[in-house]
Amino acid sequence: MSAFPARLLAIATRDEAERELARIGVDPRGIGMMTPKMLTRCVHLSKLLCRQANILKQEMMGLGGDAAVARGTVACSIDTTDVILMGTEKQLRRLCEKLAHQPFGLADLAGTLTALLANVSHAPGTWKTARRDIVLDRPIIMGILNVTPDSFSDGGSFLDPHRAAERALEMEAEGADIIDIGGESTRPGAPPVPAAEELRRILPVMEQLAGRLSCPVSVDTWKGEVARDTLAAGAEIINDISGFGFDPAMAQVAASSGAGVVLMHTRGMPDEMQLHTGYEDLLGDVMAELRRSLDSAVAAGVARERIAVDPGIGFAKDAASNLEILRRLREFASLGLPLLVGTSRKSFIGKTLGQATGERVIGTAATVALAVANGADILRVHDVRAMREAADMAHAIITS
Ligand code: HH2
Repeated sequence: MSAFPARLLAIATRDEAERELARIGVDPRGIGMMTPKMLTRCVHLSKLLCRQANILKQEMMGLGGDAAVARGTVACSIDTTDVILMGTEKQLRRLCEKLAHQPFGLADLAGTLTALLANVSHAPGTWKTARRDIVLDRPIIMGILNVTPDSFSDGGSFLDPHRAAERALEMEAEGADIIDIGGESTRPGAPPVPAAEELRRILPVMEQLAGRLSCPVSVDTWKGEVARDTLAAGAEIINDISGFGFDPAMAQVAASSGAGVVLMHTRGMPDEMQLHTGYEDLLGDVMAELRRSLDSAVAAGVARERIAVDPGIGFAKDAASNLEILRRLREFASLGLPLLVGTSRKSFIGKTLGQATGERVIGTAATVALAVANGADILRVHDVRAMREAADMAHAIITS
């Protein structure tokens, strides 16, 4: 046996770094200084000019890190290159300080990088809705209530408003923190429903629930008119699968109501979205498209603290892409916003496990646990009791 037992430490977060330093008796000042050296970060930057990339490489190497660039960058024989910065949080922060004095737009890049590092280190603590702050100190379960005849999993079960309201109350009792009511199926291939019909399905359920439900209601709609009328009837959150991309009226409704907003990523309407599953760089493309949604929402006057983002599992994505997004979910922390994930009973689980819709509860629980471990704040699910347990268990492990 070696006289020097060595072992690897699993350090992913600031908290874990601080705890390990304290465990070996480092003094508090040392803990403050060394924590940023224990957190290694790789940062991807798109389409930089070669002269920008060359300065980054030089600076990072001078700091003891590095930067990967495409072949041809040093000689400037290509126009642009993507860059992967690699270093500790401390080195990257120092890079930002140095870039602040550099030409070629690098001072701007320093601002972007500083914001990114802050987003990655500090998760948002709350999400504001029209009437309250939802505290994100444990997984938030959003229970699904589809009042449609044709939803892929619960279609036709809750068309009667009394039955629908009972299910909402049952989900709250099972541990749901939000009830998400939808009046239009958005499964692949689903045809759009007129706003009047969507309202005819949703409003009676909201009337039934008035004064009986303590948790907030979100409305799963991409139509401004439906959002406006359901918010007036007491909903607090707009869950828009199009990320404000389908209805130009939506952003204004969101901004003027002060509703919480979920901006989800998709491409094209549900009846054609599965024609758009090709990505050059899956995570890069999804995040860039989500950023565009986010920028347009903020430009319309929606406050950032009201916005949550969602990669849109199953929307314009094939099964392999859904798995990859869940594996790399941590990368969405770059946006610095609450992260919602909706995997419940979806077909990529059926494809992976060879199961029909009604058999996918355990598969869903695995996705929920991993999503929580990878940074999801809000889980949109049908099987509330089971997923409350799966999410709470995962959360207990990551905060142990
Ligand atoms: N998935 C569905 C519907 N709305 N909203 C968000 N934010 N994220 C999602 O992943 C999401 C969503 C599809 O699931 P479901 O509501 O169960 O089915 P249907 O669209 O057939 O009603």
